[in-house]
Amino acid sequence: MAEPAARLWPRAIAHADLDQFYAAVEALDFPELRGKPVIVGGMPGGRGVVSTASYEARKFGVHSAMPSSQAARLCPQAIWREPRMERYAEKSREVRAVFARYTDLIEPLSLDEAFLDLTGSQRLFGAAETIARRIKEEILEETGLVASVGLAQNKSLAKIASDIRKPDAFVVVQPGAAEAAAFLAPLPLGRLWGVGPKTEARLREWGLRTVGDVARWDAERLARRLGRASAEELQALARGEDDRPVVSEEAPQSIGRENTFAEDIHADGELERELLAFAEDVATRLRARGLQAGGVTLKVRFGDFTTLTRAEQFEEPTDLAEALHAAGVKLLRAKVGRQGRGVRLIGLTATRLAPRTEAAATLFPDEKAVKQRRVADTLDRLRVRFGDEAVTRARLLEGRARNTGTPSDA
Ligand code: TTP
Ligand code: MG
Repeated sequence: MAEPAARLWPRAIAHADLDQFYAAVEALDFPELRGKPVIVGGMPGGRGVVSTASYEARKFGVHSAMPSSQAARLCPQAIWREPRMERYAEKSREVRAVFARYTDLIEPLSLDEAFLDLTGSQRLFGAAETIARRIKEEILEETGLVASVGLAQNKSLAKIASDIRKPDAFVVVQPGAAEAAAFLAPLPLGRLWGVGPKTEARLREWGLRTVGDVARWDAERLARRLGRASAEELQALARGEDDRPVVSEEAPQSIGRENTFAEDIHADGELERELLAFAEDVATRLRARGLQAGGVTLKVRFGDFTTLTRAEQFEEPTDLAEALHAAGVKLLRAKVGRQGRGVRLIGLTATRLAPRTEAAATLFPDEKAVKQRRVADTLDRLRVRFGDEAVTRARLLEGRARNTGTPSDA
């Protein structure tokens, strides 16, 4: 276990982008187009624009969003095709089916482009590089399309990596601040995700040429010129720092867990410990999906099968086990009215889910929450390395030893 675990990445994000997507599908379906300058878009007679061009046509200067009339002048020998969106959507679904084999954390950006969070996948399928490589190969084998794939410790780096050596690229930025910096430093500023031509032009005026130049520039000086928030954001990106989560399109409505006991439970402490295990599990799943809960629902079934649910909303959305547990315990104590009855089933569900906001992730108002988040992040990393069981059990043993029923202060 120790050896393979050492190779697992603390965070592994892949970005996949199909090469010359619409044109590639046309060439797949009509082999006579292969190797030819193909332009997919509105026909040049009208006022249409180019959707995409094959690499052969791009040599003539043709690119996406260019007026078709101009493209026809640049590349008179081009073969023109009207877009067939249904077909592209179908191929897109085939590609996504390959992704879905390896992770359920898939964030599509368009039909031909997606982020994949492979962090947790490593436990099942091995190191992130192996998984990303396999995804690229299976896309080609099963769909006939070529994907360029970037793998890195975060979204921003992965996106740059997939793009930098297109076509048919497989670029890995090894985890670590030094690796990220070395990868980014020589790149032109326009490569940074979020730096458009306007910003780039301003930065060039100040003598900044490469991403490395921005990373090294005096922070105060940059803050005076761009405003503090933008300057900090830009320098973080230039250093390769980016903790935005991969957010799957079909975010679940709720995430919960429940358990039916072999024998009815009477002791409060035991029920509250059970809720702690659920809170840990639910919070881990929230964080893995980049979600926060706006509320929590407690479900209790008594020995006589009467069932009730009680709900509570949070003032601030959360993805921390402590908050979920505290809310569950509060509901159990104050809102259930057990009157000595034994409990047959108990469940805890996080509700009102929404993508985690950066503000909530970084600007915790109080020290305790900061500490809880640090613990949660550590637990997430340990789970990646050693599996849920090891970590969960340790937490619960701790609660059990003290037997207080409020291990949230741990
Ligand atoms: P892209 O991934 O930007 O382009 P691409 O896949 O054709 O080429 P590359 O190898 O550089 O990735 O966009 C994916 C598809 O989206 C593209 O095939 C056509 C469509 N598209 C438009 O219709 N209009 C546009 O302006 C762009 C940029 C893309
Ligand atoms: Mg593409």
